[in-house]
Amino acid sequence: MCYTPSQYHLYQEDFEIVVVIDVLRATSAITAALHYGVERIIPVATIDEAISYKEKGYIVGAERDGQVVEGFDFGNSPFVYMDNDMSGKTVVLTTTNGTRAIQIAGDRKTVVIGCLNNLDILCSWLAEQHKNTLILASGWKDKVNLEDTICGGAIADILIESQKFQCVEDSTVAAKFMYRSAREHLWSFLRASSHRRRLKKLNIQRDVKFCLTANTVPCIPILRDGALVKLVYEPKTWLTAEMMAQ
Ligand code: 3SL
Repeated sequence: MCYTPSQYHLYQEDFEIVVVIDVLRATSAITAALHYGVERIIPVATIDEAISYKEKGYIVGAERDGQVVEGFDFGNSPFVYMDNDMSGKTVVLTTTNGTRAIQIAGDRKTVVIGCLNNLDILCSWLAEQHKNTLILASGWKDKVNLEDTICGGAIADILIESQKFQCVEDSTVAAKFMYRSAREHLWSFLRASSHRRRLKKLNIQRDVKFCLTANTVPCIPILRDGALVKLVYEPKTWLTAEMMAQ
């Protein structure tokens, strides 16, 4: 597991799949958006790119430091996509950390999006692929964060327990143990997280609660030709966090 995009170059070995995580809130919002009908999300790293798409008539969301960027109609609240009908639409999105991480990982053959909301279905799919997999956390401005580490640890824990995967990095072992000590009381554990405190000031508790709840959105976004789309997937076997906890 790679804890921040700035460390990504250290992990560029023979990984065939990269799972990008930004639990609060980019990858949770992307997963919800595709599940609730958005057809494609084009992730862009900079505000300038977002502006140029807006000028071409695209629907564009832009967030920086947790807030909607001036001149844009929305940011990355998952509820924007659930409460408004955006069925069949293409949305362009830029966020502080998440969309940057997705772009950085874009050099890999397969990039999928992970969050707590899609934990079990994502793990089932990863186990069926059975390929070398890197979990890339978006972190916060190249610093480690708790929520992405715990989500990465949950994915690692489930995959390792499936006995199809081995863990080669100490970062993954550490994330796994962090997840194990947090899983019974995730919400109170994450109360301490710096980003949750940051978001608290913005009064978006509803978003935070949604993003910290596991297995509410059975959708796996996958990057194809520069855009995220919903992967068509019916699990053959479900790997679940509950199963692994026994
Ligand atoms: O960092 C990101 O990409 C964002 O998701 C941050 S926030 O949740 O909107 O603050």
